[in-house]
Amino acid sequence: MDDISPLHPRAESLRVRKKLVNGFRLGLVVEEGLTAHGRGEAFDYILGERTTHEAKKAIEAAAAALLLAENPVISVNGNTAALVPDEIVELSKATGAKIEVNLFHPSRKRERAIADWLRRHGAREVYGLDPKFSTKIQEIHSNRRKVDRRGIASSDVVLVPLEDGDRTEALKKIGKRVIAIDLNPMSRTAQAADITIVDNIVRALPLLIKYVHRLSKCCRKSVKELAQSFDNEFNLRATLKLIFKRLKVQSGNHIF
Ligand code: PTJ
Repeated sequence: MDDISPLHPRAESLRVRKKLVNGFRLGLVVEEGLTAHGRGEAFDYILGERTTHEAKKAIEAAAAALLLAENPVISVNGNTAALVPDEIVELSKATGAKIEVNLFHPSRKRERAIADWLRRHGAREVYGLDPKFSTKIQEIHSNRRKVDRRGIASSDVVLVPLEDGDRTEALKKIGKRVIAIDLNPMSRTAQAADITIVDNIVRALPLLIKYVHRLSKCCRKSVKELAQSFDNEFNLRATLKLIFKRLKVQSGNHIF
Protein backbone atom coordinates (compact mmCIF):
# COMPACT_ATOMS: atom_id res chain seq x y z
CA MET A 1 0.00 0.00 0.00
CA ASP A 2 1.84 3.07 -1.23
CA ASP A 3 -0.76 5.78 -1.65
CA ILE A 4 -2.64 6.72 1.46
CA SER A 5 -5.93 8.36 0.60
CA PRO A 6 -6.48 11.55 2.63
CA LEU A 7 -10.07 10.35 2.94
CA HIS A 8 -9.05 7.27 4.89
CA PRO A 9 -10.24 7.75 8.48
CA ARG A 10 -6.84 6.71 9.80
CA ALA A 11 -4.74 8.46 7.13
CA GLU A 12 -2.47 10.30 9.59
CA SER A 13 -1.73 7.18 11.60
CA LEU A 14 -0.97 5.28 8.37
CA ARG A 15 1.36 8.05 7.20
CA VAL A 16 3.31 7.89 10.47
CA ARG A 17 3.57 4.09 10.19
CA LYS A 18 4.90 4.49 6.69
CA LYS A 19 7.62 6.85 7.87
CA LEU A 20 8.69 4.28 10.42
CA VAL A 21 8.69 1.42 7.91
CA ASN A 22 10.69 3.61 5.54
CA GLY A 23 13.14 4.23 8.41
CA PHE A 24 13.37 0.48 8.94
CA ARG A 25 14.13 -0.11 5.26
CA LEU A 26 16.80 2.60 5.35
CA GLY A 27 18.47 0.88 8.30
CA LEU A 28 17.63 3.57 10.85
CA VAL A 29 15.00 1.70 12.84
CA VAL A 30 15.52 -1.65 14.54
CA GLU A 31 12.82 -4.39 14.41
CA GLU A 32 11.95 -3.73 18.06
CA GLY A 33 11.28 -0.12 17.10
CA LEU A 34 8.25 -1.25 15.10
CA THR A 35 6.72 -2.98 18.10
CA ALA A 36 7.60 -0.03 20.36
CA HIS A 37 5.65 2.18 17.98
CA GLY A 38 2.64 -0.12 18.33
CA ARG A 39 2.70 0.35 22.09
CA GLY A 40 2.82 4.11 21.59
CA GLU A 41 -0.08 3.97 19.10
CA ALA A 42 -2.24 2.13 21.62
CA PHE A 43 -1.74 4.84 24.24
CA ASP A 44 -2.25 7.54 21.62
CA TYR A 45 -5.56 5.95 20.63
CA ILE A 46 -6.74 5.89 24.24
CA LEU A 47 -5.70 9.53 24.68
CA GLY A 48 -7.74 10.53 21.63
CA GLU A 49 -4.80 11.09 19.23
CA ARG A 50 -4.51 14.74 20.19
CA THR A 51 -2.21 16.90 22.25
CA THR A 52 -3.89 17.19 25.63
CA HIS A 53 -3.90 20.26 27.86
CA GLU A 54 -1.47 18.41 30.17
CA ALA A 55 0.89 17.65 27.29
CA LYS A 56 0.84 21.33 26.27
CA LYS A 57 1.81 22.31 29.82
CA ALA A 58 4.71 19.85 29.75
CA ILE A 59 5.80 21.08 26.31
CA GLU A 60 5.85 24.66 27.57
CA ALA A 61 7.94 23.66 30.61
CA ALA A 62 10.28 21.68 28.34
CA ALA A 63 10.75 24.68 26.06
CA ALA A 64 11.61 26.80 29.10
CA ALA A 65 14.07 24.19 30.45
CA LEU A 66 15.82 23.90 27.07
CA LEU A 67 16.16 27.67 26.76
CA LEU A 68 17.59 27.98 30.27
CA ALA A 69 20.06 25.10 29.84
CA GLU A 70 23.77 25.67 29.42
CA ASN A 71 24.53 22.50 27.53
CA PRO A 72 21.28 20.94 26.34
CA VAL A 73 21.36 17.70 24.34
CA ILE A 74 18.76 15.95 22.21
CA SER A 75 19.29 12.20 22.39
CA VAL A 76 18.25 10.51 19.15
CA ASN A 77 17.37 6.85 18.60
CA GLY A 78 16.20 5.02 15.48
CA ASN A 79 12.47 5.74 15.83
CA THR A 80 12.99 9.43 16.56
CA ALA A 81 15.30 9.84 13.57
CA ALA A 82 12.80 8.17 11.25
CA LEU A 83 9.74 10.08 12.48
CA VAL A 84 10.94 13.64 13.04
CA PRO A 85 14.36 14.35 11.45
CA ASP A 86 13.51 17.91 10.30
CA GLU A 87 12.06 18.81 13.68
CA ILE A 88 15.09 17.47 15.57
CA VAL A 89 17.34 19.71 13.48
CA GLU A 90 15.04 22.71 13.84
CA LEU A 91 14.78 22.27 17.61
CA SER A 92 18.54 21.99 17.85
CA LYS A 93 18.99 25.23 15.92
CA ALA A 94 16.34 27.07 17.95
CA THR A 95 17.77 26.07 21.35
CA GLY A 96 21.46 25.46 20.63
CA ALA A 97 20.97 21.86 21.81
CA LYS A 98 23.47 19.31 20.53
CA ILE A 99 22.22 16.26 18.69
CA GLU A 100 23.62 12.95 19.95
CA VAL A 101 22.87 9.51 18.56
CA ASN A 102 22.31 7.11 21.46
CA LEU A 103 20.99 3.62 20.78
CA PHE A 104 19.58 0.91 22.98
CA HIS A 105 20.27 -1.81 20.41
CA PRO A 106 23.96 -1.36 19.59
CA SER A 107 25.07 -1.04 15.95
CA ARG A 108 27.87 1.07 14.49
CA LYS A 109 26.25 0.78 11.07
CA ARG A 110 22.92 2.14 12.32
CA GLU A 111 24.64 4.95 14.27
CA ARG A 112 26.31 6.07 11.06
CA ALA A 113 23.11 5.72 9.02
CA ILE A 114 21.20 7.86 11.55
CA ALA A 115 23.92 10.52 11.63
CA ASP A 116 24.04 10.68 7.80
CA TRP A 117 20.25 10.89 7.68
CA LEU A 118 20.21 13.79 10.18
CA ARG A 119 22.97 15.58 8.25
CA ARG A 120 20.92 15.18 5.09
CA HIS A 121 18.13 16.94 6.98
CA GLY A 122 20.38 19.86 7.85
CA ALA A 123 22.19 18.85 11.06
CA ARG A 124 25.61 20.51 11.22
CA GLU A 125 27.14 18.26 13.84
CA VAL A 126 25.99 14.93 15.19
CA TYR A 127 27.61 13.63 18.39
CA GLY A 128 27.93 10.13 19.77
CA LEU A 129 29.91 8.53 16.94
CA ASP A 130 33.53 9.48 17.41
CA PRO A 131 35.25 6.86 19.65
CA LYS A 132 37.81 9.55 20.61
CA PHE A 133 35.12 11.31 22.67
CA SER A 134 33.31 8.24 23.88
CA THR A 135 32.85 7.64 27.59
CA LYS A 136 30.58 5.52 29.78
CA ILE A 137 27.96 6.39 32.37
CA GLN A 138 28.44 3.46 34.77
CA GLU A 139 25.00 3.92 36.33
CA ILE A 140 23.35 2.91 33.04
CA HIS A 141 23.04 -0.85 32.51
CA SER A 142 22.49 -0.96 28.75
CA ASN A 143 24.23 0.12 25.59
CA ARG A 144 22.86 3.59 26.28
CA ARG A 145 25.69 4.00 28.79
CA LYS A 146 28.03 4.84 25.89
CA VAL A 147 27.86 8.63 25.57
CA ASP A 148 29.81 11.51 24.08
CA ARG A 149 32.01 13.54 26.44
CA ARG A 150 31.05 16.73 24.58
CA GLY A 151 27.35 15.80 24.61
CA ILE A 152 25.28 13.84 27.10
CA ALA A 153 28.22 13.32 29.51
CA SER A 154 28.66 17.06 30.07
CA SER A 155 25.05 18.13 29.54
CA ASP A 156 22.78 19.72 32.12
CA VAL A 157 19.49 19.05 30.30
CA VAL A 158 18.78 16.00 28.13
CA LEU A 159 15.75 15.43 25.93
CA VAL A 160 15.08 11.69 25.70
CA PRO A 161 12.28 10.82 23.27
CA LEU A 162 10.83 7.29 23.10
CA GLU A 163 13.04 6.00 25.82
CA ASP A 164 13.32 2.53 27.34
CA GLY A 165 13.85 1.50 30.94
CA ASP A 166 16.48 2.63 33.34
CA ARG A 167 18.37 5.45 31.66
CA THR A 168 16.24 8.31 32.94
CA GLU A 169 16.69 7.17 36.55
CA ALA A 170 20.44 6.90 36.00
CA LEU A 171 20.70 10.30 34.31
CA LYS A 172 18.81 11.85 37.20
CA LYS A 173 21.12 10.15 39.70
CA ILE A 174 24.11 11.89 38.12
CA GLY A 175 22.41 15.28 38.24
CA LYS A 176 20.92 15.76 34.78
CA ARG A 177 17.54 17.36 34.18
CA VAL A 178 15.58 14.98 31.98
CA ILE A 179 12.78 15.78 29.55
CA ALA A 180 11.00 12.68 28.23
CA ILE A 181 8.55 12.26 25.38
CA ASP A 182 6.58 9.10 26.00
CA LEU A 183 2.97 8.21 25.22
CA ASN A 184 2.92 5.80 28.15
CA PRO A 185 2.42 7.88 31.31
CA MET A 186 3.09 4.79 33.47
CA SER A 187 6.50 3.91 32.05
CA ARG A 188 9.52 4.14 34.33
CA THR A 189 10.92 6.85 32.08
CA ALA A 190 7.71 8.90 32.28
CA GLN A 191 7.63 8.53 36.06
CA ALA A 192 11.31 9.32 36.62
CA ALA A 193 11.73 12.32 34.29
CA ASP A 194 11.60 15.94 35.46
CA ILE A 195 9.30 16.85 32.60
CA THR A 196 7.29 14.18 30.76
CA ILE A 197 5.51 15.05 27.55
CA VAL A 198 2.79 12.42 27.12
CA ASP A 199 2.14 12.97 23.44
CA ASN A 200 3.02 11.51 20.08
CA ILE A 201 6.44 12.78 19.08
CA VAL A 202 5.10 13.73 15.63
CA ARG A 203 2.78 16.28 17.27
CA ALA A 204 4.93 17.17 20.29
CA LEU A 205 8.08 18.31 18.49
CA PRO A 206 6.48 20.90 16.16
CA LEU A 207 4.70 22.36 19.18
CA LEU A 208 7.88 22.33 21.25
CA ILE A 209 9.63 24.32 18.51
CA LYS A 210 6.73 26.81 18.45
CA TYR A 211 6.91 27.30 22.24
CA VAL A 212 10.69 27.72 22.09
CA HIS A 213 10.29 30.54 19.56
CA ARG A 214 7.54 32.12 21.65
CA LEU A 215 9.45 31.90 24.94
CA SER A 216 12.69 33.18 23.41
CA LYS A 217 10.94 36.56 23.23
CA CYS A 218 10.05 36.52 26.95
CA CYS A 219 12.23 37.77 29.79
CA ARG A 220 14.44 35.20 31.54
CA LYS A 221 12.59 35.64 34.83
CA SER A 222 9.25 34.49 33.45
CA VAL A 223 10.88 31.61 31.55
CA LYS A 224 12.49 30.54 34.84
CA GLU A 225 9.17 30.76 36.65
CA LEU A 226 7.56 28.56 34.01
CA ALA A 227 10.25 25.91 34.33
CA GLN A 228 10.22 25.96 38.13
CA SER A 229 6.48 25.88 38.62
CA PHE A 230 5.94 22.74 36.55
CA ASP A 231 4.92 19.72 38.66
CA ASN A 232 5.52 16.49 36.73
CA GLU A 233 3.86 14.19 39.24
CA PHE A 234 0.71 16.30 39.27
CA ASN A 235 0.67 16.53 35.48
CA LEU A 236 1.10 12.75 35.05
CA ARG A 237 -1.70 12.09 37.53
CA ALA A 238 -3.95 14.46 35.57
CA THR A 239 -3.11 12.54 32.36
CA LEU A 240 -3.98 9.22 34.00
CA LYS A 241 -7.26 10.69 35.23
CA LEU A 242 -7.99 11.76 31.66
CA ILE A 243 -7.40 8.20 30.41
CA PHE A 244 -9.63 6.87 33.16
CA LYS A 245 -12.37 9.38 32.26
CA ARG A 246 -12.22 8.48 28.57
CA LEU A 247 -12.47 4.75 29.32
CA LYS A 248 -15.32 5.40 31.68
CA VAL A 249 -17.26 7.36 29.06
CA GLN A 250 -16.49 4.76 26.37
CA SER A 251 -17.74 1.98 28.63
CA GLY A 252 -20.98 3.84 29.33
CA ASN A 253 -19.79 4.58 32.88
CA HIS A 254 -19.74 0.86 33.67
CA ILE A 255 -16.10 0.50 34.73
CA PHE A 256 -16.91 0.14 38.42
O1 PTJ B 1 16.85 2.76 18.17
P1 PTJ B 1 17.12 2.12 19.50
O2 PTJ B 1 18.04 0.93 19.40
O3 PTJ B 1 17.63 3.10 20.51
O4 PTJ B 1 15.72 1.56 20.07
C1 PTJ B 1 14.60 2.40 20.16
C2 PTJ B 1 13.43 1.70 20.88
C3 PTJ B 1 12.21 2.60 20.76
C4 PTJ B 1 13.16 0.36 20.19
C5 PTJ B 1 13.84 1.45 22.35
O5 PTJ B 1 14.12 2.68 22.96
C6 PTJ B 1 12.75 0.71 23.11
O6 PTJ B 1 12.71 -0.51 23.18
O7 PTJ B 1 11.84 1.49 23.71
P2 PTJ B 1 10.59 0.93 24.56
O8 PTJ B 1 11.04 0.31 25.84
O9 PTJ B 1 9.68 0.15 23.70
O10 PTJ B 1 9.90 2.30 24.95
C7 PTJ B 1 9.50 3.23 24.00
C8 PTJ B 1 8.40 4.12 24.61
O11 PTJ B 1 8.06 5.09 23.63
C9 PTJ B 1 7.10 3.35 24.95
O12 PTJ B 1 6.66 3.72 26.24
C10 PTJ B 1 6.09 3.80 23.89
O13 PTJ B 1 4.80 3.93 24.43
C11 PTJ B 1 6.64 5.17 23.51
N1 PTJ B 1 6.37 5.55 22.12
C12 PTJ B 1 6.39 4.77 21.00
N2 PTJ B 1 6.12 5.47 19.90
C13 PTJ B 1 5.93 6.76 20.31
C14 PTJ B 1 6.09 6.81 21.73
N3 PTJ B 1 5.98 7.96 22.44
C15 PTJ B 1 5.72 9.08 21.74
N4 PTJ B 1 5.56 9.11 20.39
C16 PTJ B 1 5.65 7.98 19.64
N5 PTJ B 1 5.47 8.02 18.31
